[in-house]
Amino acid sequence: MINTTLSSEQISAFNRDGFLHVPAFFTQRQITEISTWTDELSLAPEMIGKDWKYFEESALDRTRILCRIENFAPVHQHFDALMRGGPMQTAVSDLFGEEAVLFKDKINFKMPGGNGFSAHQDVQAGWDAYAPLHITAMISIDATTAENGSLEMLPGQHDKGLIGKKWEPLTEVDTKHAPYVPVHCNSGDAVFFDSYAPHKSGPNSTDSARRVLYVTYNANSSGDHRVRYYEDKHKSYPPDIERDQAKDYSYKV
Ligand SMILES: O=C(O)CCC(=O)C(=O)O
Ligand SMILES: [Fe+2]
Repeated sequence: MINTTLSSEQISAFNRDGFLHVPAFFTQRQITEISTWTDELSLAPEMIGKDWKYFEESALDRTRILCRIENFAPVHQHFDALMRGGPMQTAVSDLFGEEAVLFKDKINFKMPGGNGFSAHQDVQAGWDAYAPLHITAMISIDATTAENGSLEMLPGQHDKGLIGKKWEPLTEVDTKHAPYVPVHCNSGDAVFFDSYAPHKSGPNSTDSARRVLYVTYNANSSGDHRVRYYEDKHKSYPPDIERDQAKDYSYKV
């Protein structure tokens, strides 16, 4: 049996819009703990065979800044327990109407001077090779604002299939110039969204990081693909420390 945490109104809103904002999904005490674990990961040196760190160039001073850590469930027991068997998995199971299985674990840091994200559907990155649908739980570790680049969602477009092309940002023509809705979050808020829901975000023009946890699941009936997903991703987009200097690894979507 699945423990239900979301109301039927919340589940209907998710099905209507393709996303759902749940304020105060985690308490301040819990989010302080998650913030500490995030610091543990970000402060640990880059190492082959550990979690995957990705860097970008700051728009402020062109220095190399951390933008993302992925694939940390196997190396961080507390995060693992939180993501497999915790409240995010339960809420996403409510949204699937069946047990959810972890697919992908990621923290986007968006440091001061960190870039935004062009409009896309997450499925444009080829996730449909693993399961027909994914649902991501976004958890705001830091508050998100217009200035540090809150997630912006396009409501009611998640049931139109693949809107644009694989591996290319969505254009205004693809989304028929429909307005994106900024989802500003306090720390501890959650935003659940479907892998077909278009979204984007702006750069961080403030002097503090905008750290956000993304935990993605698929339905159990579609299988457990996390290990295969990361094996495949390692071939095309390995963490910075494992890169072949001669190759181009530009980020697409
Ligand atoms: O962190 C953000 O602002 C958006 C990130 C995103 O959409 C992604 O990583 O797929
Ligand atoms: Fe995305």
